[in-house]
Amino acid sequence: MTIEVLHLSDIHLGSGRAHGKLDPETGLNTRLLDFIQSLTRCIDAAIERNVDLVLFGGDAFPNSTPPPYIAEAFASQFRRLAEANIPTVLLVGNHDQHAQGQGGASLCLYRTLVVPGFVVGDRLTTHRITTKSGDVQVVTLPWLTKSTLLTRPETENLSIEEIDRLLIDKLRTILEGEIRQLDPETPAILLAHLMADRATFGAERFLAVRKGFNVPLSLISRPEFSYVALGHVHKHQNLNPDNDPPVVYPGSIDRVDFSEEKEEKGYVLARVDRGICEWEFQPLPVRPFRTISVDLTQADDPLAKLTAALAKADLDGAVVRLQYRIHAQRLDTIDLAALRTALATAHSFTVSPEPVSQLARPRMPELSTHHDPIEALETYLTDRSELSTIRDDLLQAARDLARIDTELQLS
Ligand SMILES: [Mn+2]
Repeated sequence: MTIEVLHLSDIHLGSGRAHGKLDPETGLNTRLLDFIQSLTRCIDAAIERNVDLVLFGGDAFPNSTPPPYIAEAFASQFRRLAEANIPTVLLVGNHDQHAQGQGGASLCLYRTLVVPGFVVGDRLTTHRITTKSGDVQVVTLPWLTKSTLLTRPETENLSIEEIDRLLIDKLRTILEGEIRQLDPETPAILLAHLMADRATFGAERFLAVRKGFNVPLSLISRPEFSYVALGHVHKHQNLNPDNDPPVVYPGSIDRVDFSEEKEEKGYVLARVDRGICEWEFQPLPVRPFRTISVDLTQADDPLAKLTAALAKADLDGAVVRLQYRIHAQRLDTIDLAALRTALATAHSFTVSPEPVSQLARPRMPELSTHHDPIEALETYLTDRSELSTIRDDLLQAARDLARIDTELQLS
């Protein structure tokens, strides 16, 4: 019996609003609307395909206390799964945790309300879920912090490396306990929010407030699982190309920031059976991000070169980041009104000039050791090769000045 699973992760609803603008119709930020649209597409797909199970890999919002209108936008999408009788597991990621109370602050409402068919994965435990195509076991492994697994006396006098090793040992023991209790007749899935040690990073590296520890791939890539569904890393990837089992980050559903400019965004559809899984990444049509970098330091007409570069780029509806290097004294040759016209089709843009000052060379520390100004000038001219043709003239002029100065002092 095959269980069809839709696996999505890292929704981060409400993040990246700096890249948006106010939508006059709704009064909402356009990037929030983009994220809601991406989430809507995921839920649409789950309902249209009538999947058996939806797995959310964690990080619902940028933090554990989202404003009510954002929490509501999230809830109104997921309630459609409850209405369609599609069992759903909401895993707790690092952005969903709060220092106060039981784990999963932003998702604990779903636990408290007991939404039919919904499971909140806030602990390392196994859930047996009955779907329309049969039962499936889902082991939930939420984001773990040091304090979840270790007590203070255990970590006393230990180095960070020793604590990490202790954490991994503890995790291995507890996970092993869950694995041994699995029913071998029923397909099993691991749903985990973690940084696996072979993952390549994206924005999550900068977004994580508390630094977590890396989990060795061997610990989670176990044959007892038909599929390992991960969350946390925003770049889609399968950490086990042998697919025995697939160990998959679907990635974030929309671009959180410019570090995700080149990444495809989407979700994963998996057909899970005992000991076997076929899966496929489903890309979402998300808004493009474009970085345009132009070096204007050699340009005769900097503005013309800049607008030509913009005319060549595909800016339509994109979040644009324009960077240019320019000599400081030519900064005001860039007419901002002309730039705004050239960027008119972009969804939003930021302009970052990088002024290059001819005086901005590093100071020469060796100059401070000279007491004779002529020697100091010689050292300086040795460093400035572009002055080599007038080197002798400059030195002669300096000696003349010094002599006049000395003569004046004597007279
Ligand atoms: Mn995360």
